[in-house]
Amino acid sequence: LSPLADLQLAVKKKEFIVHYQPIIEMASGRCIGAEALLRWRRPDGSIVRPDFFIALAEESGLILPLTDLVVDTVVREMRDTLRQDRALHIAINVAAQDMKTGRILEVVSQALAGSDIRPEQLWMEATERGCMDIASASLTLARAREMGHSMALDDFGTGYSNLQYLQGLPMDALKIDKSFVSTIGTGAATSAVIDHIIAMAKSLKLYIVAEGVETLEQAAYLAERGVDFAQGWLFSRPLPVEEFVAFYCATL
Ligand code: G
Ligand code: G
Ligand code: MN
Ligand code: NA
Repeated sequence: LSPLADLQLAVKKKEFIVHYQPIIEMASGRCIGAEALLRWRRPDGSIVRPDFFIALAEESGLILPLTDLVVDTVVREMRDTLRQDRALHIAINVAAQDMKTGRILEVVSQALAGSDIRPEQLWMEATERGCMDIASASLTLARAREMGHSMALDDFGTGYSNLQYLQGLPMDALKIDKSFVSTIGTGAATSAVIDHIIAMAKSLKLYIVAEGVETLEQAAYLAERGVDFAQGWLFSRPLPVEEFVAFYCATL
């Protein structure tokens, strides 16, 4: 089987699950939600991370049914918890193609229809790559925010983003990529970049989420500089739904 045929079959057989990585509010130390992360669970039980299939899914268009699957799974798995706890938020990753066409808005509103989950509880993350076409991305972002969703720019710093580009995008938050967080305390020349990213986000009045936080030193550095939220192995790895709900309830 070619990699594409393999992936096609897996999509058809719905061999995918969602893991939830807790997002921590720095000021309170509380978990306020999670990022939904797709996993391919092969019939032999092995788990494949998205780095190995997202590119192929995007090239082949399989990312569309995969996104539908993620949204449906999140709404189904989290329905009761989201209904009971209005402070809980889940962030989903939006592919470039769905940002460009705005299709994600229909997928999400259909999944939420009649579910009793508030749109405010569903956040979306778009990569810089997904916002290259500024005109269409801006339209999708603006419509999503009108619907009540918060929008974050993901993997920030890894693309071509500059201040002018950022100012043109109606956003709520920036997610600092883990490659920058990992430079904290290393003395590497690139470690200054993270301070610039934080300053840029603050001047644009955006919330900041730091990704890939692995050490207490990194967390302290980010908290001192007013970073609002963090996720990473220091707090928790991405978890299966029951484990995430238990983690969430334990920090309430
Ligand atoms: O889960 P992991 O940390 O390996 O994720 C790797 C990358 O795959 C992440 O940067 C994320 O943006 C992407 N990814 C994970 N889940 C999804 C998803 O449901 N849809 C899309 N489009 N990308 C995802
Ligand atoms: O959406 P995005 O592509 O940024 O997804 C975040 C990715 O980072 C996921 O693949 C997740 O498994 C991974 N990740 C989450 N926390 C950590 C961490 O603390 N360290 C490292 N190295 N990777 C992490
Ligand atoms: Mn993400
Ligand atoms: Na990211």
